[in-house]
Amino acid sequence: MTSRLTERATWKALEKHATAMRGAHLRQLFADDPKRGERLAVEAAGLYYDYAKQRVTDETLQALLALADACGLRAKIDAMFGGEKINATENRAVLHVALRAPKGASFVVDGEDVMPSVHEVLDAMSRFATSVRDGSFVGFSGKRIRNVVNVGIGGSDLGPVMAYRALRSYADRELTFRFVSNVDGTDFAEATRDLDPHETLFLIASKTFTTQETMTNAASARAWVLNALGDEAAIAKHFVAISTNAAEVAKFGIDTANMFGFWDWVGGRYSMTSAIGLSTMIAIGPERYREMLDGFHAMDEHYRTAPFEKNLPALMGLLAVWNQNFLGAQTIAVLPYDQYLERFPAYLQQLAMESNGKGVTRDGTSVSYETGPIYWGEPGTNGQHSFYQLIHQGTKLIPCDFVAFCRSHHTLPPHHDLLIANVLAQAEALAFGKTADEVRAEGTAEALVPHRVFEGNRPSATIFADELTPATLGALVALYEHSVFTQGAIFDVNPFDQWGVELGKALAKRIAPELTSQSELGHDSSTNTLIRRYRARR
Ligand code: G6Q
Repeated sequence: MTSRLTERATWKALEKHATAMRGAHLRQLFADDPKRGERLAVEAAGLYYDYAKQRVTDETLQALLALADACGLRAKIDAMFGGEKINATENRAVLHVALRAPKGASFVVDGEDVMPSVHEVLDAMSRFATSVRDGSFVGFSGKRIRNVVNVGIGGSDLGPVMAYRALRSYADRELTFRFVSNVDGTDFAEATRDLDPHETLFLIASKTFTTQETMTNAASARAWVLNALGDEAAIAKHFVAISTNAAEVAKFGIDTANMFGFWDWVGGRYSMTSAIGLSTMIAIGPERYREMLDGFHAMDEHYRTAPFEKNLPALMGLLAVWNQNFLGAQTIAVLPYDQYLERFPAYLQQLAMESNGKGVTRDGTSVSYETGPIYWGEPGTNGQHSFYQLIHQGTKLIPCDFVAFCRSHHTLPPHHDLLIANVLAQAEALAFGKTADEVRAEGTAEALVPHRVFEGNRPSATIFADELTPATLGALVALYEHSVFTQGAIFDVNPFDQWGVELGKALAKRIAPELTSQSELGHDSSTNTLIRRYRARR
């Protein structure tokens, strides 16, 4: 079946336009328009977004905006903010935007305003975070809590880790934060090996409270605490649950008075501003946390209200569609020039790839076009000394998002100026390259000339903000959330389910008992042989 997207006139117009654009070089586009660098930029919620080095013209942008209109982007945004059940395969509303709205805002799901509950949980989190930070919440033996271990995986881990690393310079350095996610016991063992159980608080973060990895790690944490403190009553002082499932929390033995709830309209990978953010709040304090939420909210409001030609997430999402579906890119490299953002690409991988890694449209029709791009990346400048070679001279087109800040948290001259010189230089080199004549003019031997030519014309965008603050981080994450939403709206997929993770989970459940028994094996011959080998050598 042909899906409707590629049949749209706006899509066909973009295909035609893309053919014409194949000969266009960024060198020429900049030469033709001396103001291009000023014109093709937009600013919102403290983020300046320069997309002048994308391979687009005004015509491209108009065609992309027409595509957005044809795909009903505006109506889809309104449906999300309006609390409609746009996650149809799970029959759920999608309202992470409500989590960061201020008091007085209203978001309605099933006829009920969710904002009073949102703020009730935020207030409870604030009281708890403050009591851990000021030492009034103590462990079972009366000792102050010095270590906070978040146990969770996927959406219940990646946001908290990323945010903690990003905002470390705002964190209470008297407290140690660890994050345990992997079912590999190494993760738990290494995270706890130097911690004192009397001073350690576990946050068991799981929306469902049934996730195998998290429950296995939580059980090990429980045993670790009980082994040292020797009393079931200690659990209440060393365990907190963050979940939507009170029944399972109680079954685990955590007092539901120590539970921070959220709701089914918060998807895992969109949950870092729900109670899942408790570790972040304990680290940076409720006020800074509110600043982060305000940063998210500023970008949410920009996305909801700004016309698409000035709408940062909408433009970013449309450019991703352009690069991928019309210029043949397969991936997007996200390259933060800030060591504090070391886990940001990993966070984005889940956000983008679990959301738009889909092969059917919302009505179940197979797509006939590329959907979600692969997101990947590493902080600069490290990547420059590793994989950038392929971006500069390889055969693949890899659009890059550079992220940089005008001010550093550390006055350590000349580091920051060098860092920024590098990020600007990379974007410049990718766009403009170096011609054979320029290489020759440097006196290069003829045999080396082809090796030293940079073709250029490699698209990138630069997100430039003043400083990495809680608010900037919030705006940055919301920017990518809504860029992903924009892409999903064009692809007509449901970005909010993740059925693709189910099969592996079910098969693991079947295999686990087979590893420790001698039962008959009914898998394929490869899997059977591997299981037999493991049985013999474990
Ligand atoms: C995210 C996914 C997934 C989820 C984890 C953890 O959108 O649904 O990554 O967050 O599987 O789930 P729990 O929070 O239920 O343990």
